[in-house]
Amino acid sequence: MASTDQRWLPFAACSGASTVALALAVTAGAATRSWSGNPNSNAASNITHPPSTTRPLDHAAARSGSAFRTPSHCASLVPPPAESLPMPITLTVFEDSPDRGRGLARDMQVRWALEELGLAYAVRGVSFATMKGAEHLARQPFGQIPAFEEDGLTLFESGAIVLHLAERHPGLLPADPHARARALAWMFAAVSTIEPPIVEWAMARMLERDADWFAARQPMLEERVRTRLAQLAARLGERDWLEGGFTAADLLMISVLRRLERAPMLPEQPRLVAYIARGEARPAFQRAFAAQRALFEARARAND
Ligand SMILES: N[C@@H](CCC(=O)N[C@@H](CS)C(=O)NCC(=O)O)C(=O)O
Repeated sequence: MASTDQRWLPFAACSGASTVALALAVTAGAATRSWSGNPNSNAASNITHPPSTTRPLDHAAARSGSAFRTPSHCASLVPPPAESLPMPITLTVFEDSPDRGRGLARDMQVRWALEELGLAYAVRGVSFATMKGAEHLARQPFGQIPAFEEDGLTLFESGAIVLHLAERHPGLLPADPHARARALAWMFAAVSTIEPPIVEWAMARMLERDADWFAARQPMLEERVRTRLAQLAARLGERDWLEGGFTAADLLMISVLRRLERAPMLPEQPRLVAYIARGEARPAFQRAFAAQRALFEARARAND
């Protein structure tokens, strides 16, 4: 399967033809589903309505993500009649995620937020080459994922997208103005105070291992992460979440911390290990994780 020009993710096993399918994950009483789309189409607004021979979705299978994985579920992937479909949010993600489906790419936080809020969304997969082209740069000025589109609004930056969703839909931000302001502070802390040292540490390990200075620099990068983790753990204390109940702040913070899943510094902070586990145990997280994983697995099968 060519990976550069086809933005719609392939689910050849399900389409039963040489069409390319648009993956549409729908939650809150709906389901993850896919239907045939035009592979030459460059815009989500060009989604074609499904054929009239529709069958009901298998919600349980779709929610579990198995609808993507098992050809036997394909019959239940056909979406309901066009008139019942809302105008979908479209999320642009890696066509072939380099994390191999571990849910570390930043579309994961947006997927998680959408699942928490019960919002339907469609997925557009892009290759690395496509991400650097003019069409995607118009969505995301740095040629990265994720990008979010809804009703004429195009947004980039995972934190900004999560904030946008949390402000527009109840459930991810406290109603009390002070608690809300503190939750926003934690959202910014996640992406601007906690994430940078983690990314620097991770990028060095990924890209700079052969550099002369790698071994000398690594302890310093680890120490920076260690300091932030200790401060965060101290503030979290015995609480389950950063600000009252679960909020968008926890969603972003846990997403950022998940990058440390293989880091020696994380087990030093058992409160944070437990905090991450609490987030990952949420049904919305699991649906989001299963959806991105299913996409990766479908891609891997198509590449076989
Ligand atoms: N601050 C941005 C970072 C986006 C970002 O780094 N995306 C990565 C994937 S997680 C990407 O697209 N990398 C490919 C590249 O930069 O070429 C956000 O949170 O959305």
